[in-house]
Amino acid sequence: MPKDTVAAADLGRDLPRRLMAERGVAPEEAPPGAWAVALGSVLRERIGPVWVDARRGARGAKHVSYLSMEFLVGRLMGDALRNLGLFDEAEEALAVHGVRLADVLAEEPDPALGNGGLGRLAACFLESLASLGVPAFGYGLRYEHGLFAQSLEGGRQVERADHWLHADMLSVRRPARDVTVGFAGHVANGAWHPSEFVDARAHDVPVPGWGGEWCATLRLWQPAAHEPFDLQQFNAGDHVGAQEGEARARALARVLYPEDGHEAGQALRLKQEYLLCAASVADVLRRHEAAGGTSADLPDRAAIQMNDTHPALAAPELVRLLADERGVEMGEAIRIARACLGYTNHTLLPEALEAWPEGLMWHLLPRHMQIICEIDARHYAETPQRPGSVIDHGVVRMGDLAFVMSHRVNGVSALHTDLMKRTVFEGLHRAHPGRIVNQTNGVTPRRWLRGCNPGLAALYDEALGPGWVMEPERLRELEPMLDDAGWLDRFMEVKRANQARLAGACGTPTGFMHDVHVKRIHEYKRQHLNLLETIALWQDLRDGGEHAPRLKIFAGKAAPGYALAKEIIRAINDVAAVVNADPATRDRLRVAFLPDYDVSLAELLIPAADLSEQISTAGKEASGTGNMKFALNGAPTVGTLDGANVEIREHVGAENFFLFGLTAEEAMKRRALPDHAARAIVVSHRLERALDALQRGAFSPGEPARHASLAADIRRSDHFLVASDFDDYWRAQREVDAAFADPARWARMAVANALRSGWFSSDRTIRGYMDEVWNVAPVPGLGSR
Ligand code: 8GP
Repeated sequence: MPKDTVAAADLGRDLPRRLMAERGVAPEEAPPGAWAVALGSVLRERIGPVWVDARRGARGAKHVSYLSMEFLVGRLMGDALRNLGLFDEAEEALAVHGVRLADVLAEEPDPALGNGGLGRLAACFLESLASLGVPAFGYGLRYEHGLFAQSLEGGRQVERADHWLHADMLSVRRPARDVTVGFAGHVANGAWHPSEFVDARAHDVPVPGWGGEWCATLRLWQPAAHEPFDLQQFNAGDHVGAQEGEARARALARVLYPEDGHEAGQALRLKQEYLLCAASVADVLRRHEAAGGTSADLPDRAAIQMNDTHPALAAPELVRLLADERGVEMGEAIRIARACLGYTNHTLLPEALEAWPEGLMWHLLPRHMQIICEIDARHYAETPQRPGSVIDHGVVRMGDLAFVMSHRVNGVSALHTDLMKRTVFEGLHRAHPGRIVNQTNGVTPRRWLRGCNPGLAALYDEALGPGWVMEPERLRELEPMLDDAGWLDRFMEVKRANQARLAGACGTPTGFMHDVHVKRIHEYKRQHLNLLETIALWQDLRDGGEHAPRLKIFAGKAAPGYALAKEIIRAINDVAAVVNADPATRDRLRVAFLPDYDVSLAELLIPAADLSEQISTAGKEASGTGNMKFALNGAPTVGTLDGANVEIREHVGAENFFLFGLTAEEAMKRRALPDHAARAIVVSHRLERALDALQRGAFSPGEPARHASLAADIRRSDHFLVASDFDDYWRAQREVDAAFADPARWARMAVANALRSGWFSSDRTIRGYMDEVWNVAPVPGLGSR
């Protein structure tokens, strides 16, 4: 019997059995949620042997350990089914019972383990590592509620706790891997005696690679009280107080990025970060030593990557474990740690570069502070260039600590890496030339093409066979199709079907250009620039202007404490309400803000997009990965020369990219002019009129001043140069209109984007890290290279 048929027969037999075992219901009475539980159980069973084999096959080989506060993995079961080659079989096995696989998969909640690009990148990396056959662990925290679930009330963002753990379908509890982590206390004779302890409980999520030959592990730590219950206290009558330890420990991983505007919040964040680092580094060393490794050969077997500065405490922790607990001489311990560690920077925004107050650090991590002082002093003595100090003005600068303790530091796009060298790390770069390298981000084509766009994948399969999914640069072989009108039609037919799918799920109208702006809401990403252009477009339509019918789609979350970002969300919704209700324009312009943006919504939106909005102020977006996903799915970009947009434009061709705006260099100069916003507004009647409408309450009739402060911010400070870039953005959008009005031209542009974006695969990125940062190789004979 061919392999596929065996699998189908097995799933057909196992799914109903599991349904009864796990939920006690028969197939004919089972709701999709019960089938999802059964499917999770069958998948764990199928993955188990691959997982065990991968661990055994990797024993003694060099491992990558990727430490990250976020893993924005998205739903896991569909991906696992696809990578294991079981998707069609699962569909058939369920169809026998009249159940749709899509409905079952939709029962899995998106794990609330991430926020934005940095977290999604980590998820793509794990999948690529697994698909390439590289021994790899992701290490993170198992948040109970993650960031937050977003809903809209009166157009305003409302944050609610996200509950997802009840339906965590794939993870496996690994009690043998639990670690106890200490905090606070004192140091005596160079040894740390913590006064508080928390247990980090290991929960492993399997990440099977394409072809099902290899499996990476995402090990998530869930904090629990070291002594969960005080019986004496309970018997003395303090029934609730007796369980306080448990509540305190759980608070550590309740939410991602807890508010840190107050001291308690800061302490909580720092403890979260240390929990992640301490448990993960202990686990790396345990694995190494269990395989017979010594401290000296750790760098030959362990590459530890710090995803931004949040896991920077991994450096002093590793030094502590080597020096204090294994007797390695301090200088040698620092050298070994540095040879293992790498640091990826994901943003140059000053507010994101962590700096912890010294006092807090001394209180919570006294031994680590001693070690950081030691690292700082030695670094100072060894670098005649005197690049500055890790401890400075009463704070520990985590970016500098991560830099000093890493053998490689990387940026995430060519432009970003260049700016790192010239701005935040200028001094350190001069002292350590060659340490900073670039690794332009990528996205996995398994999820972001094959998974989210099955119609397009089928077209590619037909033309190239299924192998393109591991070699997406081969899509360029289809370039002759750019002259094949029939094929272009089929491509655009898929796009329309994806728009219909989106309409079914979100109620968006069809028949409009889908102009999509989805990402975290932030001033530098300039959703308000898009909004002002929307207002101006509406005004122009009312004046009789002719433009391609557009649906402007926005989605994204604003950080709970970021007032202006929340105002932007409200303004978008207010404008949407007025514009969508206008009978004079509603056949040519609509605006939608889709709530609760997450990976699953992105998987629906991106394949349906005609146009990708990547309009950050040049120099501010480190790379972007959404930009890559849109291009790969055939949506040309309207964008600035920022982050990876620069490289996308080079790959897809300048003629297939709608460029506008100041360059990073020009933006810096422009910002130095004290009245840059006023100068731009005075020469742009269109901008003045749009701003004026917003400011005077044209979209908030009951409360005319509602958006006054947003408009005033653009008029007065406008750090992100919305006014300065407005006119050029308007011009680029009119070029979009003209191109869209010619369906044959537009189809060619869309297809050129899709076929030429294969380079932006995270497999290519991972190969770059393997060669230039980690010095690791795949395990021979495994993975789908
Ligand atoms: C993001 C960058 O903003 C984005 O340009 C880049 O593509 C992505 O990282 C992956 O490299 N940065 C973050 O997500 C970030 O800095 N998050 C901090 C809030 C933690």
